[in-house]
Amino acid sequence: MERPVDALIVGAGFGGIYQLHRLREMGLSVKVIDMAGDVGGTWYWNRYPGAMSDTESFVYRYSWDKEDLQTYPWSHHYVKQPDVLAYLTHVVDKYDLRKNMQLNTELLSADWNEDTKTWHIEVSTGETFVARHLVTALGLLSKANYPDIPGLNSFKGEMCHTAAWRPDIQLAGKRVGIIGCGSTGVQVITDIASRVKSLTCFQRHPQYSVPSGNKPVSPEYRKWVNENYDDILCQVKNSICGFGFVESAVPFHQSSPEQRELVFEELWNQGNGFRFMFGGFCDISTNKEANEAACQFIRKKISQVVRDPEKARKLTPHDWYARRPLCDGGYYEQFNRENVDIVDLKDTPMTAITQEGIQTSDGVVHKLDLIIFATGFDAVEGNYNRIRIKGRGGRTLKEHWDPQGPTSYLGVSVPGFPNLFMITGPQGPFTNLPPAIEAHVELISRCIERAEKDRLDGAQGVIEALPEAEKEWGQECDRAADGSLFKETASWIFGSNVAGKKYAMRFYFGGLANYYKYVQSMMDNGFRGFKSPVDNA
Ligand code: FAD
Ligand code: NA7
Repeated sequence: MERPVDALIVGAGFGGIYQLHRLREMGLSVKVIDMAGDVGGTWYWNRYPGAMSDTESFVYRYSWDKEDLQTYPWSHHYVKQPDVLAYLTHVVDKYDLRKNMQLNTELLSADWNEDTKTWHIEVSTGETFVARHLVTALGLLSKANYPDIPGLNSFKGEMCHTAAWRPDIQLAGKRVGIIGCGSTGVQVITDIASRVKSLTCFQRHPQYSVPSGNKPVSPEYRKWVNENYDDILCQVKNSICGFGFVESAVPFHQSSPEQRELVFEELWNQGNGFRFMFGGFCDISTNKEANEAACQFIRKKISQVVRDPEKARKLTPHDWYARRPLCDGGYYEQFNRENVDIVDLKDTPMTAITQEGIQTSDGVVHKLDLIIFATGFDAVEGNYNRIRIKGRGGRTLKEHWDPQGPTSYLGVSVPGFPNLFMITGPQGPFTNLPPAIEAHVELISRCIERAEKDRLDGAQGVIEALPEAEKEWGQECDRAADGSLFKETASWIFGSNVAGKKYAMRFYFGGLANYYKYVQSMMDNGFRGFKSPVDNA
C-alpha cells in the first residue's frame, strides 16, 4: 500500500529540518526520511575525534529564530560535532518535528508518474510513498569516498572512515595510520596525536592550513553578537562567502610588501581559513601573484613551526592556495612530536594494504593497529547517483547528468524532473552552508506554494525548470568562476578527488549576495526559468 503525503523530504540535516518546518507551516502533510539513526546529517555521521565546524559559531546556525539565536548557548568561537548535533536536536525538539520523521529509512528509488503528477517512492523498509513533491536534502558531503587500495580487506587491525566513525574505537596505545590530510585529516591528526602510541600520516597532497583562532567566548563578545544579530545576518546575506566577516575590497597590488606582510600576520593571528583567503585582499583566489604571496607566507610559517626539515619539506604545499581553505588548532605543531610521522605518497606511493599495515613503494610496511580513512567524499552528485530517480519519460537523473556532469537551475531544479527540489543540489552557492541552505529552502517553499496554488485553482500543480534556464544558469556558474584559481587546482570541488569522476562546474562561485539577487529577480519576473502553469497545461 502506498502511503500518501503532500511532500516527502529526504535527509534530516540542516536542510531537511528547516524544509520540514517551512512546509508544515504552509499546512502540508510532510514526511522526512533519513537513512541515519537520528537527526543531524553531517553531524550525526562525522563523529571522528576533533570534528568541528570551520565556520564560526555565531553564523553556523539557522537565522530564522531570533529568540533562539540570542539564547541558545555556545561556549567557543567554533562549534564541535557534539555541539552542532545538540543544536540541531534542540531545534527538532523545540518545533516538535520528530513526529514527521522516519529514521533508519533509505530512499532507494523515485519515479514520476505523468498521469497522477506524483512521485512514487521506494524506501529500504519495503514501504512505498506517493508524494506530489519530493525534496532531496541529501547533503553535499555525505557519500563517503573509500580509496581503492589492493589488499584493503586483508588488514587484521581496525579500519574506519571518519564519516562513519564508531565511538567505541580505542586510540590509547595504538599504532594509528591515517590516509588523507584534507580538512578532516587535519582535524583528526591535531586531536589524536598526543593520545596514540604512534601516528603515521599518509599524505598525497599537502594543503595550506592557518590557525582557527578558536577560544572560549567571552560574555562581552556574546552580548555584542546578540545585540547585533540583525546587522550580522544582513551582512552575511550581502557577502560573498557568508562567513560573518567583511570581505576585503582591496586588491593585493595596492599594498606595499611591508603592508602585505602585516595584513597576513594579522589574519594569521586572528584565525579562520576563509578570513585568511578573503578577508585581507580581494584577489587571493584570482590573482596569481597575490595567491603566491599568501602561499609563501604560509610556507614560511610551516618552516618556522616544524622543527624537522624533512617533515617540513613533506608538509609544504607548492600548488595554488585554492582549495576550500583549511584552519586548525595546532596542526603543524603535532609534527614536532616524536610519535608523529608523515609519509609523502608522491615520493613513495602506497602499493598495498597488508595484514600488518600499509606498504609503500620503498618496500616498507608501516605496521598499524588502526587505519583511519580521512579520504573525503564523493561530493555533490555522489549521493544522487546511488538512487534511481526517474523523471518524465523514464529518463533518470544520472542519464540527464551524463556525460557533462551534474547541472541544475539555481542548484534546486532540473528540467524533466517536475516537483523534484534539491537542497544544495549541483551548482548551488559555494559558501558557508546554513545561509545557502536557507536560501534554497525559501526558494523551494515558494515553488511548492506556487504549484499548490495552481493545483487548488484546478490546474496541474506542477513546477519545473526550463532547459534553457538550466543552460543559462550553467553559463552563469562558468562566468562566476572565470579567472578563479580554484578551477586550476585539483580538489573535491571540481570532482578531482574520486578516480574517474568528471571534472565539472559543481558550484556557483558568484557569492551569496548575487545568488539572493538572482533568485529575487527570478521571482519578481514571474518565476522566470520555470515552466508556467500555462506551459504545463
Ligand atoms: P547533510 O547534513 O549532509 O544531511 C544529509 C542527510 O541525508 C544525511 O543524514 C544522510 O544520511 C541523508 N541521506 C543521504 N542519502 C540518503 C538516502 N538515499 N536516503 C535517506 N537518507 C539519505 N559547512 C559549513 O558551511 N561550515 C562548516 O564549518 C562545515 N564543516 C563541515 C565539517 C565536516 C566534517 C563535514 C563533513 C561537512 C562540513 N560542512 C560545513 C558541510 C556540511 O555538510 C553542511 O554545513 C551541512 O551540515 C549540510 O546539511 P545538509 O542538510 O544539506 O546535508
Ligand atoms: P578532502 O578535502 O577531499 O580530503 C581528502 C584527503 O584524502 C585528501 O588529502 C586526499 O588527497 C586524500 N585521499 C583521497 N583518496 C586518497 C587515496 N586513494 N590515497 C591517498 N590519499 C587520498 O575531504 P575532507 O573530508 O578532508 O574534507 C571535505 C570537506 O568536508 C571539507 O572541505 C569541509 O567542508 C568538510 P588529495 O588531496 O586528493 O591528493
